[in-house]
Amino acid sequence: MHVIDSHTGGEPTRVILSGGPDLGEGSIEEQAQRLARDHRDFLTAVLAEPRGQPAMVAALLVPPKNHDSATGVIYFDIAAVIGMCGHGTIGLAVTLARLGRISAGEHRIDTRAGQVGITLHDANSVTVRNVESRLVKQGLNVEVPGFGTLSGDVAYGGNWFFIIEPSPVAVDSSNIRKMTDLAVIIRETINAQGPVGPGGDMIDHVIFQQNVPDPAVHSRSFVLCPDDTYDRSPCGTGSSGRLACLAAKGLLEPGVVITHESVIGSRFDVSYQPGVVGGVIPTLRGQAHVMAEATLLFDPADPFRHGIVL
Ligand code: PYC
Repeated sequence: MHVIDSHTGGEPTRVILSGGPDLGEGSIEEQAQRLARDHRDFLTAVLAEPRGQPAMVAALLVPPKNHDSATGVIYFDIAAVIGMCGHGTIGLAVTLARLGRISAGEHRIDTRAGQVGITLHDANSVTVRNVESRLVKQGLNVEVPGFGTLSGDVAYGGNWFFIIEPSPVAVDSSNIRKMTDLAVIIRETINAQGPVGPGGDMIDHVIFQQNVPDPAVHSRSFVLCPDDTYDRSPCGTGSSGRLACLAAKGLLEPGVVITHESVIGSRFDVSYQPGVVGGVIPTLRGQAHVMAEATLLFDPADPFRHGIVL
């Protein structure tokens, strides 16, 4: 299996160029469902230790569905096949550029959540125009032992987010363990109450957000991903959900660029334009760096060829 690894603001992406499972015909959504249902071993083999690493997201290339798209892609982490991935799309763009498959300029990519736009500025800088994002429910309460009632917003940004602002715990790298444990409890508590989206969608990411003293930064966030790791980048789909909330509450005008910071200090410059069905079209600019080109080997005699799954 031929892969190229990059990181976007510290968050790793493993682009799978060849050697993935046969997902059959149909839409990317249908192929993504087959991947999730029938190929659990593949997800863990690629991303779990010892071959993968915590927080890594895979980008499995599939044929594009739109004639004007450079490629199709299905994103997954070790726990879930997800709808879209902003940091992953930035990583994918620099990877395709390294391979000579795209050059500087505008391109499109087909994802499970829909077609997204990218602008490759140079070997490392990429702007993503995400799918239309929206605030779905404002002020949903959740009871958390030790914290009482916490209130947050449900937002869609290509994935499903529960966003709490201000954060109940200071968004600081010294609190990553504490925020991870709390965010897992919040996600499980909300999902136990039933779906948040029209398609039976459950919350797959939780965001704690807070303002910071640095005037160059609008806000810093901690983002819990489906695999219970935190996003090292400011999370492209999470930033999209946050933009949708700011727009819906009248707190940010279209076209105004703000900077979102991750819990490790990496940054995306983000803005939005009004969407066509009442949401926003987010624009996310960030940087990715290629780290490795590799051939993954799966020795039948290796007891951990499908990864360490406990
Ligand atoms: O950047 O959208 C994102 C993302 C999703 C999961 C990890 N990163």
